[in-house]
Amino acid sequence: MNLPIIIIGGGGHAKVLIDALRLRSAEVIGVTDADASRHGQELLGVPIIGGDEAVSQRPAGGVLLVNGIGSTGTPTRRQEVFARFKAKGFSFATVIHPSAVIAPEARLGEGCQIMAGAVIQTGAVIGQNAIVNTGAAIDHDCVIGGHAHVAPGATLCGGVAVGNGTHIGAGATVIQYLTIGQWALIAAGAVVTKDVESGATVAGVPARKL
Ligand code: JB2
Repeated sequence: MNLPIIIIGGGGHAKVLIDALRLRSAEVIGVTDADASRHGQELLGVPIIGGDEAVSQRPAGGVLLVNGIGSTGTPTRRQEVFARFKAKGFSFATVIHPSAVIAPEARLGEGCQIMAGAVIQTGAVIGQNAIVNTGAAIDHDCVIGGHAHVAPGATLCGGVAVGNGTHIGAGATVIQYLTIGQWALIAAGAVVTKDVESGATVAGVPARKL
């Protein structure tokens, strides 16, 4: 992480990322935000330098980006931001909070974000632009798709496959060796005991389709 970093989006998720990046001694030189009323302000002392055009004007090789757009449901906006800047040749830094525990045999995709207290066990694969949020546990051999968000405190037991863009809600539990499809929504606190098809929303204990 030697290049300076610009964070896209200046909300709550971006604040958490700034803290993690500072603990890694990364140089965060600016934040962009779609809300023009915030331009010229600061986020945790980092200047909000403008909208996304402030990044597009720079050479792609001169900075690394961090996707500061989080989600509480389907992460469409986050995926769109990642795709838009990748198409322009920019690269996204992977953010790992120093308190996260990551097995040596785990694999992490570009721009994924592993937040404080998360645990990634051996053989797990985390897709590009995915978030493993505060205190989430990804056990052995899980495969988390690109852009997916495992929200705070969620637990995936061993061998779970999660498709691209799926949201696993806060505190949800998925038992071992299940398959969760793409762009699905697992409600907070759900206990998933069966496979979930792509695009489905499930909630409850045991989780049922809504
Ligand atoms: O295309 C964009 C864009 N779209 C929204 N480009 C840029 N540069 N900024 C964009 N934004 C900005 O992202 C909005 O104007 C807003 O300031 C920010 C999103 O902030 P918010 O606090 O609403 O959400 P968040 O994505 O930071 O956090 C959500 O997801 C996290 C994982 C929250 O719900 C958190 O509670 C959650 N922990």
